[in-house]
Amino acid sequence: MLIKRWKGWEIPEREVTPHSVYMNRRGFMRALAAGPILASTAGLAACGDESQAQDSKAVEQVAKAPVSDPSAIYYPAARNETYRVDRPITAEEDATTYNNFYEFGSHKNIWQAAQGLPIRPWTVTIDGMVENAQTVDIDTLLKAMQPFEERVYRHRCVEAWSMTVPWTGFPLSKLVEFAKPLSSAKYIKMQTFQNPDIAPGQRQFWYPWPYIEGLTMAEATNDLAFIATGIYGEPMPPQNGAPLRLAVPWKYGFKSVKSLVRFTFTDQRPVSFWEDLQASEYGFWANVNPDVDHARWSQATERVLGTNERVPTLMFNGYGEFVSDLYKGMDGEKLYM
Ligand SMILES: Nc1nc2c(c(=O)[nH]1)N[C@H]1C(S)=C(S)[C@@H](COP(=O)(O)O)O[C@H]1N2
Ligand SMILES: [Mo]
Repeated sequence: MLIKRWKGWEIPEREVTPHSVYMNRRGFMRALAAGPILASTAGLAACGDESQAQDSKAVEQVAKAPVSDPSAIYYPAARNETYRVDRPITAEEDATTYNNFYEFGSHKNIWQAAQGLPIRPWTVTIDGMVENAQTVDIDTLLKAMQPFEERVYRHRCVEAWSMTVPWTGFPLSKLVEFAKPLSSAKYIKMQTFQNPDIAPGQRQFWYPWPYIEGLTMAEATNDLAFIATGIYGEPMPPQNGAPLRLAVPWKYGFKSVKSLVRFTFTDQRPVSFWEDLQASEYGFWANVNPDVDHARWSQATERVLGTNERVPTLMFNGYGEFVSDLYKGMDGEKLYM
């Protein structure tokens, strides 16, 4: 029965799938996240077919799964209309089933594998050049970051596909304020969780785990730099980087590091995961620029996720008015890789 329903919502005509169907799918994914014991019955309950389920106990547990995320109370958040987009929002089922998350595999179809990421308990360490280094529980941190807001941002992967999604969360500057950095801090280094037992990709020793990214303090405190805790008006699913990930839409997607556990304030420029792997192709700045090709492909256009339409790529991914000043007088830097 489970298998049959699974196939039902994985039909190729994704664009025409009614909202209710994929909302049920999200319920199903949450049920999976609730625990392996429930997995066998979760499909039934999450598909709204509770009358058929004989095991009422399991149904009850599944029904409770969404509220067991204590941050669910913060959704949906009011949209911040400062950042407007000229594109339709990508279908939720596309943005949540086509992902880059190398911790779970070096291909796009990792969303099921990522359901194994336990997002509670979760702690975030703030350290380095700050007044008080501390490790905070995620829910304490999220409470301190209220109110959340929603922002619709474009996302341009360096591989030349793109999407447009409504993130929920808070500006990174709010976290910087919370951290109280010393004036000597020049960069923030951001780090993804490290646990090869749940993230099989991390057993691939040729990658420089954990996934690291960095921003200058000026970039991090620019209002556009956002910490996303949710997407499509709900808490973030694991595959998109729960419980919190960066969203810096003027930079190539790889800068938007997922599932963060640590923010280190430093005066040393961080060497990111991709830069460490292949510095000739992926640099620190990684600002979107259609005129500077990748070593192996053109960056002039991009494929829109869902419709597969080819559209021109924009300078700073269309966010130049907000961020181009950050790079004045930095012409010696490789700003576009
Ligand atoms: N920890 C971690 N963060 C990551 C990645 C990753 O592999 N691991 N991939 C990056 C890349 S290349 C992109 S395009 C975006 C994809 O985000 P999405 O899956 O939410 O679309 O996440 C970025 N953040
Ligand atoms: Mo990417």
